[in-house]
Amino acid sequence: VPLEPDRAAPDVGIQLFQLPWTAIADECEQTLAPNGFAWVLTSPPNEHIVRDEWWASYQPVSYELESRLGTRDEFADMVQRCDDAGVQIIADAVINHMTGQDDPGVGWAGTPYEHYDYPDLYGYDDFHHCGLTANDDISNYDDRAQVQTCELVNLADLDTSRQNVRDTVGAYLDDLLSLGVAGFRIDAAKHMDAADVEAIIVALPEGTRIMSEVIRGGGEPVQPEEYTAFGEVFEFTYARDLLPALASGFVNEPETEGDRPLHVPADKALVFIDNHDTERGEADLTYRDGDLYVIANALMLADDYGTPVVYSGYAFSDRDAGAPADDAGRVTPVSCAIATDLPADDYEDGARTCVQTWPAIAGMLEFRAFAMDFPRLEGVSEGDAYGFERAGRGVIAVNVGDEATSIQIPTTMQDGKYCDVVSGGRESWTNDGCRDDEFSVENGVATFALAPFTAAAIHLGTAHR
Ligand code: AAO
Repeated sequence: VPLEPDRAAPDVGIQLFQLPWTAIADECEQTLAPNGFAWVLTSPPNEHIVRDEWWASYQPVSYELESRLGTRDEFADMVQRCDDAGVQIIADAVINHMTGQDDPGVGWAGTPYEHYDYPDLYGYDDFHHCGLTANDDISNYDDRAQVQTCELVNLADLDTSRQNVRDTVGAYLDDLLSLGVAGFRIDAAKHMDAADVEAIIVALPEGTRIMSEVIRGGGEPVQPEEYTAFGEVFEFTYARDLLPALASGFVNEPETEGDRPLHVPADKALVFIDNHDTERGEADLTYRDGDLYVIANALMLADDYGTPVVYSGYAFSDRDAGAPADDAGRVTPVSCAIATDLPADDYEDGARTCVQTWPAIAGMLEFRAFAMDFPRLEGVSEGDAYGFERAGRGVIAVNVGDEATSIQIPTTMQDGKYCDVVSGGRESWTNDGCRDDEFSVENGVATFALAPFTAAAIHLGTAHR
């Protein structure tokens, strides 16, 4: 039996958009831990307005952990079960604002509210009333004062410079930490002064992981770099650059790690192909793009820049449509454990995409575990094919054209045959047969014969005789 080479600790996260807590707990045990994911980004756990659209989650009414996605007990149980499986929970923290409803109402858990009045939490003076635009909404992202003191789509904008607001937000985050979450996505961080966010963060226990959402906007005054002093940021440039690179045969692809223009430093960057906003907006590639989406994810997982976040949501044709729910509005807990034959060519609206179970994704997580601590070497481009080596550990190759092609990539991996992890990898550690494709390294050159629109990757753990 060959010795299994060293693997790095997993670092890849997955956003399980609008998935209920009980279902996330099942995923941790059945698909995420086995496939090598390190953490899950959940949707917001706070009490929200009563509406069917997915974005109800982003309109807090109180900080009770009661929502369409589950109860406080279910949330706590999820954190525990995921933790036991070795998967950490990152909660989406909506702390820039409360709901944007103009009329009074009652939240999901029965809490009454009025615009700018949330009993026991906040009153009128705790909100910005910017007076800079006709309706106090942000209209110009080129104006820092508007971005940070006016309202994002009418959402009541908390004045996070106030100590009582910081303390109230901090108590909410502390409550989540007491249940065992590892950290937070800071929703709409761009709309809070970085100093305000930092003041809230420094009061939390050391080691709390912070992931700020600051969408990079060309020429805007508020840039992601302002938020890197106290945590990571989602780097939107990464996905924006990838499709043009695929389309151009990678002529502009950066070859190795180092400073990339309009990218935060690698150790601060969270990279992704799409998220719940961009799949409804700017993303070039989503679950609908099948093979090209797989290729983009494979390249991201093989790359040496940033920490990848895989995205798994549900199919939709209406941008506002919430995930399927029962009559009471509770989102249906769907398991991906039995998903087969994915990605599908076509999804019914509401069907979970189950990206965490796609064999190509699982295979690339394995590649990453073997290769991530080793440098990315200069890429090779041949027509529609492109590839690169992670020094001595693995080689990835992709074909983004509609004709079969072949590419040769120099490598220091030992001569021999290797199973392709994108199409299924090796049978097991004790049986070195390949489930599907295999490729050879001969005289220091890996040769990949690739069907149209495919990715392939070999690493030293997939050697076979
Ligand atoms: C809903 C209704 C509204 C209603 C409101 C209140 O849709 O009509 O007024 O309720 O009742 C989500 C939904 C919203 C929903 C909201 C509350 O998306 O539709 O509103 O919940 O229920 C900006 C922010 C960014 C934000 C993004 C959506 O900076 O933080 O807008 N994302 C987060 C969440 C998101 C959530 C919220 C925040 C609110 O991820 O799901 O909203 O909690 C530019 C700017 C960006 C700006 C975008 C969009 O981006 O740079 O900062 O994001 O525009 O306005 C190019 C450019 C780039 C540009 C991008 C746009 O690539 O380079 O600059 O395109 O795609």
